Amino acid sequence: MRFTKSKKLFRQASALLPGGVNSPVRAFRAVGGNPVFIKSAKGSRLYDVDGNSYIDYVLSWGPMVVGHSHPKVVAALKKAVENGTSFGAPTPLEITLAEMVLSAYPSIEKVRMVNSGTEATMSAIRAARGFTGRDRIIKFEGCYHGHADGLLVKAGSGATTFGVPDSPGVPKSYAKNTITVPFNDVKAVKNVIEKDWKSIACVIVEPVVGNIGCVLPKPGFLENLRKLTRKYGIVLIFDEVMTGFRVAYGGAQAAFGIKPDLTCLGKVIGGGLPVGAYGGKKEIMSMIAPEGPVYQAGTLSGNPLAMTAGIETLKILSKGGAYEKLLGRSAELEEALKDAAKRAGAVVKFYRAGSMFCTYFTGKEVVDYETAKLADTKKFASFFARMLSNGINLAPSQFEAGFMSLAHSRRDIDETARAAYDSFRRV
Ligand code: KE4
Repeated sequence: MRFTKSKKLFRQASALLPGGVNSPVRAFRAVGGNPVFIKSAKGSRLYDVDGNSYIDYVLSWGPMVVGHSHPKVVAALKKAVENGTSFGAPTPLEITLAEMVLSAYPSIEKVRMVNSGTEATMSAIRAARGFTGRDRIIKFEGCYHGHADGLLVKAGSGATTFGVPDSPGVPKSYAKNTITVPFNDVKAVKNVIEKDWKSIACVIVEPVVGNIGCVLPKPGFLENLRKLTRKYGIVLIFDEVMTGFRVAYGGAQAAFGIKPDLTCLGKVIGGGLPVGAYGGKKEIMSMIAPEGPVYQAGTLSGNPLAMTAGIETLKILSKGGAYEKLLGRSAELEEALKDAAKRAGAVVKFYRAGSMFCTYFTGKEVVDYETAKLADTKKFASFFARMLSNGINLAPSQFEAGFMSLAHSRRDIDETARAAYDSFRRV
C-alpha cells in the first residue's frame, strides 16, 4: 500500500492544526506512522486519498451502525438540506427523534438534544447538581465522558492513550469535586458513598467501558450502583453515548436490566452528524431551562440535518431483525478473531458487548483501568500496522473499542479473519 498523498496532507495539516488533527485519537501517535486521509466511505468500507480501501471497524468512533452512506440516510439528508440547514426554532423532527428515543429507553421521560456527547454528560451532571443541591460527583477510572473540565480526571480514550488522564488546564478546584474509583469495585464505591453521600450529586458510569477498550460490568456491579445511589438520593447517570443503540437497541440499560435516573446519548442517534442528548426522570429534567432554573442551551441543538440522519438510522435499526443480524454478525466476528488468534498462537483476551469489542494483548482478564493498562501496547501497535496494510481499519489505540455495522458482510468477516491471522503471526 502507498500512502503518498496521506503523508503529504498530514504534513500540511500539521502546520495548521495541533498535531495535524481535530481530535487527538485520530492521530497515529500511539501506534506510529501517519494518519490515513479519507476521501469517501460506503457500507463497511473506507476509501483513502491514495486509492486504498479498508474494511472499517472504527465507524466514525461508533455512529455509523447502519454502515457508511446508507442510501436511506443519504436520500433523507438530501431532501432535508433543500429545506434549510438550521432555523434556531423548533421543528417537528425534534419530536420524532425524541419519541423514538423515549420509546427505546423507558427510563427517559424527557430528553434534551445537544450537539455532542461532551455536552450531554456535562449538562446531565449540571442537572444532577441542580436537582440534588450537591457538588461532588463519582466517576470511574478509565471511563471517558467527553472533555469537560472535571471529567478529565483519570479519563479514558485519548487521555489514556496519550498518558494525560488528568489533563493540564483543569483547575484543581474543579477536579477536587470529582471522586474516582475503580470500575467493577462495589466496595470502593460503597465506602465513598457511605462516608460522603451528603456532598455527592451523582455517579456517572459507562455501563460497558468502551474508552479503555471494552470492559464488561461484573454481575451485580451495575445493580449495586443502582441500589446504593437510590438509598442515598444520588442521581445515577448512565453515559450511553457509545453503548446506546449499540449494545442493544435499548442500550446497556436494556441489556443489563437497570434503570438509571439520567442517560446520555450521542453517536448513533445522530447517524453520523454532530449530536448528543440527555434525558431521564421527569422531576430531574424539569429542572432544565426554560422549565426550570438549570441553564443549558445551544444555537444548533436539535439541528434538522442531525435529527434527520438520526431518525433514518433508528428507523433502519428498529426494523424487525436488524439487531439479530447486527449481533449475529458481531458474534461471527468474535469467533473468527478468536480462532485466528488461537491458530497464530497469540496471547490475547477478547471482549464483546453487542456490536462493540476489543482485543487486548494480554493473558490476564481485563476488568478495570489497571488491568487494561497491562496490555502490551507495542504488540498492539505492530498488529494495528499490519492490519492496516492488510486493508483493515482499527482504532489506532489499544484503549478504544471496535464497532460492527449492519453493512459488514460474511465476506468482510472472512477477509478480516485472514488479515488477523497474518497480523497475529507477525506480532
Ligand atoms: P463527543 O463529545 O466526542 O461527541 O462524545 C464524548 C463521549 C462521551 N461519552 C462516551 C462514553 C464517549 O465514548 C464519548 C466519545 N468517545 C470518543 C471515542 N472513544 C470519541 C472520539 C474522539 O474523541 O474523537
